Amino acid sequence: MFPVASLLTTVLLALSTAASPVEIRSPLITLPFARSLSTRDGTVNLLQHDQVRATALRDRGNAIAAGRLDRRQSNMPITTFEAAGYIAAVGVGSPATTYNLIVDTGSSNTWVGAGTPYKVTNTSVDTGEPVYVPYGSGSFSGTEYTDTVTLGSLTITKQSIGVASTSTDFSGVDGVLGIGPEDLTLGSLTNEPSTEIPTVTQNLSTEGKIPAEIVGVSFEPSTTTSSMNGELTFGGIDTSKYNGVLNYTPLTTTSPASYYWGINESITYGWTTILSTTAGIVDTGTTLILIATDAFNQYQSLTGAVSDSAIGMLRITTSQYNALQNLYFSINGVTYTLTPNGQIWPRSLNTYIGGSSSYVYLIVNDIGSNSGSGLDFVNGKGFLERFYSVFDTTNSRVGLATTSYTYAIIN
Ligand SMILES: *[C@@H]1O[C@H](CO)[C@@H](O)[C@H](O)[C@H]1NC(C)=O
Ligand SMILES: *[C@@H]1O[C@H](CO)[C@@H](O)[C@H](O)[C@H]1NC(C)=O
Ligand SMILES: CC(=O)N[C@H]1CO[C@H](CO)[C@@H](O)[C@@H]1O
Repeated sequence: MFPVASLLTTVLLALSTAASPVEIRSPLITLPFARSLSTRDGTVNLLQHDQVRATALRDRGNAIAAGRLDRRQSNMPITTFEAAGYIAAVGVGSPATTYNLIVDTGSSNTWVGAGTPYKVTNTSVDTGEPVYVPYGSGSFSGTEYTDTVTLGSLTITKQSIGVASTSTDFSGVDGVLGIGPEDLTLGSLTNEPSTEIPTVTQNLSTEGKIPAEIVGVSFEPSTTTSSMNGELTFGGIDTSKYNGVLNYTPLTTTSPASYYWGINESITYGWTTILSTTAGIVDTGTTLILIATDAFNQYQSLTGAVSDSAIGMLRITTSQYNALQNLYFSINGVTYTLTPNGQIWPRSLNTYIGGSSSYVYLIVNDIGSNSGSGLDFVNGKGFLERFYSVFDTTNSRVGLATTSYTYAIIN
């Protein structure tokens, strides 16, 4: 298990000491968050976790597209989170209790109570609405409340939040801060499946506390299992976290990627295009980078990698690593370069995922189905640790920019 107590302390310290310095320009709200890799059984199967999530995301999008909002009919949801998360300290109530929530762009319900029990205060209002969200192998169920939510230096009054009475597979965290599109809350109110629940970002915007419905996300690569190296900016972007130009791409119209932070992109390894322009998603809840099976097979053959039977990920030798080519992501006419070092799992964490220190493991993996599914790639944290990202609901677009980590040799 990762050290929850020390992580919590770090987050709280960072929040209290950095409350104003991290605020880049008023009225932006920045919320530092911590990377924490956790494991229940000694090692984690990252690949399996990410593939289960990708399948659940695709099924969920297809269910919404087909109007199947009833949870009994649709395989609703989203993921198991226990493997690897980025966690933000979020206050709920007045006086606020602090909860450690997983930051997730692939789901939109915000809820607490998995670990630290929900503390009712004067601002808590029980709506009596039962809520249930299944996430791949985990889930939570409970009651929807409205309460005051504190994100860094700002508060949202009457924010709708789920309060879990039961939850599975959320050991070590208190719940989820869902910053995906609002549509993804459809079906979660058991008695009113076609009612959407306003998200934290939406409420900040309707309450006039942020100028636009935008969330900027900064991840940084790390070679340790926990570090305080993420930052969420509500309402705008933190220009200190990237260099070069921030380029935007419109949200894709291709379903089911269109139900998430979906974009069109093509992927080229060296000089070979392995995935022609197609739709997929950018997702903070996925650790690796997943691509359609046909593209993955080409990637494996071009890199000479073999599938490691112990952990399922591709592995290469040191000399193959030295020959590794760049992986180019072409998005709306702009090319984002994932260097060889950006394509590998941090070698100091090889044993953490059940690997051996004598190999090099690739973070590019198989999504589990051929291209043409409408959700053919997931640019997870392996990608987002190398590029600053902006999730812009107001203008229906995703922004990306290079950072000082894009070309860094870290892993
Ligand atoms: C909560 O309400 C009680 C009773 O009305 C009041 O005495 C108390 O000061 C309130 N606490 C806060 C933090 O507002
Ligand atoms: C994305 O790709 C699809 C399929 O090729 C295309 O219809 C669409 O216009 C493209 N752009 C956007 C923004 O969806
Ligand atoms: C000011 C404002 O728009 N607040 C809204 C926040 O969201 C809740 C529901 O979650 C609404 O009831 C509030 O009106």
